[in-house]
Amino acid sequence: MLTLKVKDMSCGHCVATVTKTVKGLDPAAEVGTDLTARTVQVESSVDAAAIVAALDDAGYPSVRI
Ligand SMILES: [Cu+2]
Repeated sequence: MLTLKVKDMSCGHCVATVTKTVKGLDPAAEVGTDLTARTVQVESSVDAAAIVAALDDAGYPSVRI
């Protein structure tokens, strides 16, 4: 389980974009988001660094927590 803090995830649209970005890398990924805490939990076989890089490209820099 990968947990990321995504500080710019501020509304439902952001949640949708972040979820879509992760699922674009791995359609089988399980993505859980907490908008209040601005965290994203990802269960995926894809490398964490690739997920972080894809979120960067989508405009949502993140850090592992
Ligand atoms: Cu937003």
